[in-house]
Amino acid sequence: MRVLYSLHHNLHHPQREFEASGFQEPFEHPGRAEIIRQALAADERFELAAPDEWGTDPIAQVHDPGLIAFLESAWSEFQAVHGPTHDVVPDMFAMAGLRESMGPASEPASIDARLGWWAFETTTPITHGTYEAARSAVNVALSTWATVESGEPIAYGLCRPPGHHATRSLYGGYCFFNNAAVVAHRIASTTGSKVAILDVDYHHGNGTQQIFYERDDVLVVSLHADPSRAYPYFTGHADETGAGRGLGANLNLPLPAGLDDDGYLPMLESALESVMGFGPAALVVSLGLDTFGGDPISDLALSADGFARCGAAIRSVGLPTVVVQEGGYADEQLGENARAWLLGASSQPWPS
Ligand code: Q9C
Ligand code: ZN
Repeated sequence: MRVLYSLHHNLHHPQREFEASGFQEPFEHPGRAEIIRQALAADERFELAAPDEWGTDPIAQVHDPGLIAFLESAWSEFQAVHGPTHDVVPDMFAMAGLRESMGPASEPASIDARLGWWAFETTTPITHGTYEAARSAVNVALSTWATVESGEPIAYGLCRPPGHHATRSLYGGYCFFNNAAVVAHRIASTTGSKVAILDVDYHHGNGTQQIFYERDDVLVVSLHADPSRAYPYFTGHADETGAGRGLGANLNLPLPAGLDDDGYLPMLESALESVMGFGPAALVVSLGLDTFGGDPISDLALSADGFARCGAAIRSVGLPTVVVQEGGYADEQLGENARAWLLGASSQPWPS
């Protein structure tokens, strides 16, 4: 299987994240992608390749151009006012209630205010090279589709930073640009065919849901921890089914804590039935490995063997498939978990 990977992800390297009222070592760190790269590079069934440069146009088709412009200069602008700092994080958010009954606001001028205009939470610092890294992750996703478009049944984009929490106009949840959404829109708009996105990250893909919520050409199906107990809390409930033309083209399958391989697989099969019922020409998988039993920030209980079975289930539907990396924080097992999932998805034996 071809694996798209860019060294530039290393340029996004937060020092700490503010979560649960304290500072902690980032769970989302450069080592994650390096661990996965090493595990795949050591297996001759994977072939690593660098992405092409796609520019910002494909991003601007799913994101507010203001978000792209902001991320490009935010770190430097912050340095000019407050620097030197390693990480840049908002300290106030443009919550709707601030201006309730006063009409809409517009983007403010100061860097401090703009941070709170474009971000939705505090665990996603901007560092010196964040923009370049986020751009490289989009390039990886788009080049993964180029591989599939040229005839490969499936290919894997080792995207970092991840993407599925980024909405049209907000970054957060370790995500800046929504890699899966950019590539799904690119496939739909260039082929004129329907596309399905299957998001199997532990967390609800709120950004992906938001971007396609009113569209009927892109189905979004997400299996994730029930937001009544898990981040991102405000989206991901089963009654969110799309709106307008998109009504019926969004499916959330919230999961209980502790769900293991045997409990999870039937839910995945059910998700895949919905995917096939939609009649897509291609599938984009948002692959989070944070459903693993040993994940430090999650509470599901999948195993490496379960991941191989999940990959095989997805391959069995036979759609041209673009897999993009999202979360997964159990560093010790991350490489083996990725390898297991991808070997399952390429009908290859695992563990050997
Ligand atoms: N107390 C991805 O997996 N922290 N993002 C949540 C809740 C942020 C996860 C902490 C989790 C973001 C791509
Ligand atoms: Zn996640």
